Amino acid sequence: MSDIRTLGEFIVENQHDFPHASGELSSLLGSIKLAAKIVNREINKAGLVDIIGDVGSENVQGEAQKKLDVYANEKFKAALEARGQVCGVASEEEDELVVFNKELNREAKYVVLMDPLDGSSNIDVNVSVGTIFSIYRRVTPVGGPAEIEDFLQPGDKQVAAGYIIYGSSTMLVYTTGNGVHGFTYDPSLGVFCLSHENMTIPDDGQIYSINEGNYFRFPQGVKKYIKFCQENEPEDNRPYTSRYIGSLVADFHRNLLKGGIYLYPSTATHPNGKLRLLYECNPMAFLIEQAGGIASDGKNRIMEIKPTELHQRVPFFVGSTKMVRKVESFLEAFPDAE
Ligand code: P6P
Repeated sequence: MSDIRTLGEFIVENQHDFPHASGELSSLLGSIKLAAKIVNREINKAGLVDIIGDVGSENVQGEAQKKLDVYANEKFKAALEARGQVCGVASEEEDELVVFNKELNREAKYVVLMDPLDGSSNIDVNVSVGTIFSIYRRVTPVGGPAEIEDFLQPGDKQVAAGYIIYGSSTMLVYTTGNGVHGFTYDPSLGVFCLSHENMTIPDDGQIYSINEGNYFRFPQGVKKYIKFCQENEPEDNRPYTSRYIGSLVADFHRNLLKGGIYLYPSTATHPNGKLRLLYECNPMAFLIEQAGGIASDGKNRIMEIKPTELHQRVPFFVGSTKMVRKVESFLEAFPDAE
């Protein structure tokens, strides 16, 4: 037992990473840990109880809300409100930002943006899904309600970000700006145990993750990159491999471990792509940069984009540095007609 380091112990041991927090951020991360355990329990029995399937409503994206989407959203909101470190939340499942109005939340220093259950269309077919979270220090005065300005901050102002992947095992992966660390859940102990300290992504790789069903709607540069992967071999002569799960967290996690690139470009029908800047792209960008990779919209660093809307979308290229730079070079060399 002595060599097991739990997530809770690790957060406390590394509290010096965020000196101004004096425990608040640690407590906030603890509430995310608790909600992750609760959601994990439900996901693991989704096939056994009447909790999969649609609730008949749609979220702001016009996507049918699965029961587990709604369940996860409620559990993460409740856990974040309960400890008094968070004054408000923005969620893929909520049209507007959610202000926590209890007295203890008004003294809170942080806001959280989240996709409570990303890839949820995969739930019914037993494919890995994930929760993505992004944490900022509020910019409006403590004591008042959270304002939209607290949420529309560029990604390089994040104080922490991470995801939970509910897969063959459940893992929580996070950064506070001092590396990326992964913890695997042991349900027999009810704890997340440090399993991947200081995760880094290879600067090149063989795996590209993109929905090639949209090929004819892609920008010319992306089409050229896909053809490049199909007709060339990377430096170590192993052929490129197309791997696309349809769950960002699952594709991202595999590419983080093995090297690779995830691409969700603009298309004719989605001129800004599909993924949301604030609670999908920015947290994943923070993680990948901390792991030695990069995240771009095809030209600009994701974390320097100044947000204008809560649910705004952005084209997203994230992963091994050499692979992302290669796509950017193709997009520059083969621009689409305006
Ligand atoms: P498509 C899930 O809805 C998601 O946001 C990501 O998790 C996933 O990578 C992507 O969309 C899948 O989108 O258009 O390929 O089905």
